[in-house]
Amino acid sequence: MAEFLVTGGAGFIGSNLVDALLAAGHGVRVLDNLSMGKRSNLPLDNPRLRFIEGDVADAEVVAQAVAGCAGVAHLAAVASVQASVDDPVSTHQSNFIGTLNVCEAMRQHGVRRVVYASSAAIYGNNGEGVAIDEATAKAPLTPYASDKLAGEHYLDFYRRQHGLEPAVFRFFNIFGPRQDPSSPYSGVISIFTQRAQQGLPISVFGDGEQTRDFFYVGDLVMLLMQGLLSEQVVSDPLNVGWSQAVSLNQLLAEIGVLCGGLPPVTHLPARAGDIRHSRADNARLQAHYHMPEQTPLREGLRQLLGV
Ligand code: NAD
Ligand code: UD2
Repeated sequence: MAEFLVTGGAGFIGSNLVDALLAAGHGVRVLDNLSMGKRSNLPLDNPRLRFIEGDVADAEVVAQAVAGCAGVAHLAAVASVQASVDDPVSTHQSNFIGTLNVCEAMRQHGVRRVVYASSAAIYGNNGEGVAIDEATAKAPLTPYASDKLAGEHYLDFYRRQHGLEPAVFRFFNIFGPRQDPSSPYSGVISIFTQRAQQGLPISVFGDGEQTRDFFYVGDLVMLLMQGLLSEQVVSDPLNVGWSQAVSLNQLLAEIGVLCGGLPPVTHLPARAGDIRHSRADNARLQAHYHMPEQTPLREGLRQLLGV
């Protein structure tokens, strides 16, 4: 039985991937420091799951976790961009040193395949208003984005020098069950759905006509599985989005339908630096991966709301 390591596996995306790997009959090790992740996101009673509480910034812990595994999904990171702005030094440990430790541990132990969670944040505000392709100029505007882009470059170095097989995905806006809504910078869908269910007022920053390319976590997990399991992977980074623009106003209308109405919606000034339109060109992803059938926004929201 192949055993895979999922760093950050107790978090939102990671725990959804863990469920899929276990359901497919694989063994899974999770390395997570529980800074954001939760034990309750994991089926700890499954004998094919091993949970290691530890930090990806600790090279020794990472080396032990990597040894003998068939491949790594490296998802551990401080996912909050704002946290990286507030504390670049400490988030760099998780978001960059963690990636370097994973590369080095894989080299030491002869593990080749790694799936890496990069981000649309590496494009900054470039490509605004058009479908953003992978060749779009990189403009990391925050420590978070700089660390993600540096991680991509290091993975490419380890590929050329040491034969690693990275599958690099640049996620656009991922949503679904277990996304944490607790910070004002959490994903907008997690915030809006939680507030709608609790009847709390919703704040829209700007006129609500800004658009995002929302991607359901269950669909993402199918791609991550292919990245881990397929015979060969393209080493070039690939955007993960549907190339569809959904405005916040459309999103709120959908949530309203599913919740039987909305609490009061207030419009506040747009967030400084907020990108107006963010949409992926996914032609390369389509060319290299078997695309899952798209979970429609309404269905994804239904799963999230449990209705
Ligand atoms: P998340 O916060 O739910 O998951 C990240 C997990 O990593 C958490 O469980 C956290 O406890 C763990 N972690 C953080 N620092 C760690 C460390 N030093 N050592 C060990 N574990 C650590 O966030 P998520 O949305 O599931 O994000 C998963 C990955 O996808 C991250 O790398 C994130 O940057 C990336 N990403 C997410 C999105 C999105 O829309 N959610 C978009 C782009 C990229
Ligand atoms: C996403 C990522 C961010 C970074 C960025 C790169 C998430 C959670 N954030 O930011 O990490 O990669 O892309 O482009 O994935 N909004 C409201 N009300 C709220 C919360 C948000 O109106 O209560 C707005 C917000 O101003 C923005 C939109 O909703 O216009 C989406 O916000 P977001 O934080 O979910 O995601 P985004 O695309 O700004």
